[in-house]
Amino acid sequence: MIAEGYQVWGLVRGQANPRRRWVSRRLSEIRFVDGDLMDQGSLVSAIDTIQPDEVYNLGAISFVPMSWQQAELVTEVNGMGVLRMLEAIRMVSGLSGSTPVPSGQTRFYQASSSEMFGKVAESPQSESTVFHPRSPYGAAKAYGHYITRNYRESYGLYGISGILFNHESPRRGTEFVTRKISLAVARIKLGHQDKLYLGNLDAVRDWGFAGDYVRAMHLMLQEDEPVDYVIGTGRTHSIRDAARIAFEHVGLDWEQHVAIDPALVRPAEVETLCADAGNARRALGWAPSVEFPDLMRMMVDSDLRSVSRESRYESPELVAGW
Ligand code: F7E
Repeated sequence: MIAEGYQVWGLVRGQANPRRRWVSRRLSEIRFVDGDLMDQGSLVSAIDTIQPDEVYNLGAISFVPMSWQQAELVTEVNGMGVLRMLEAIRMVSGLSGSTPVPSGQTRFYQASSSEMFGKVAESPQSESTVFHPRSPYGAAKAYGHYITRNYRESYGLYGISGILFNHESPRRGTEFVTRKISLAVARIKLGHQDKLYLGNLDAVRDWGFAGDYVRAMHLMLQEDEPVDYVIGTGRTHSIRDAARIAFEHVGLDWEQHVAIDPALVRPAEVETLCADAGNARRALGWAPSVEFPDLMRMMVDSDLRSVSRESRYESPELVAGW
């Protein structure tokens, strides 16, 4: 976005949020505004201050298991937070539903999730597949999805949802399974760890590279008409495949190092997800550029470099407790 000439603002929650410094060190051009998805007034103030052309709501508690532990909080942030953001844009833009929509209004992107498909009704999943969320996280995301559509239909607000399947990169949090594997592989290879504990090895996901998915989000908001799109690769792999690919990359046998921890199995699992992103391919010209095995190898290489630089780089279990 910065490369395309955008002035980018980040909404920062909380006092002395450490992520602010982390982002500033890497992208000094980004400016910050204080605000919280739990606080309507702060969002109105942020939108009023910036008067943005485009708002990307990627704010959420994104780790699915946490949504069983703190269901109400996750619903507030991931569900009601979307409503508050839409209300802020509606109020500042003066959209009432009964007066004409002003030109040059703020466009809104909502990060919907393939977790909404949950116990899938059909495969692959497209924009018309019915939702059956399997976690409080998925249920809250479904609310965010429908309320975005409702503000579009009620007020003429330019609001869309991208239904994104799992997207990964070396920056992925260490609690998510791909990065948990890549970091463990690096630590095992370099002699800092011996075992990697995982949950359900049979779960199947459609994983893509996060950089490709950010490109898709931007493309969606440039369309003349607001339309929701599914974004994914249409290729699937199991957790077992991910572990095998990562360990093989450093010349190790995954079966010697992976063990099952039943505590990591979810109360209700999303067994398999596979995207039909045909609409995005046709309308936006979007296509993924990284195959999953290469993505896993990219993540392992990155973690080998991090662990070599900082030999005490902690294991995911120590960092997150998962
Ligand atoms: O789990 C299985 C686990 O935590 C993937 C978020 O970005 O994508 C992400 O949600 C699968 C699940 O991602 C472990 O049971 C096995 O079936 O990497 P994950 P997720 O839950 O699919 C969607 C699209 C989002 O919207 C979310 O915000 O892997 N699995 N063993 C494990 N998962 C974890 N985390 N840790 C394990 O040890």
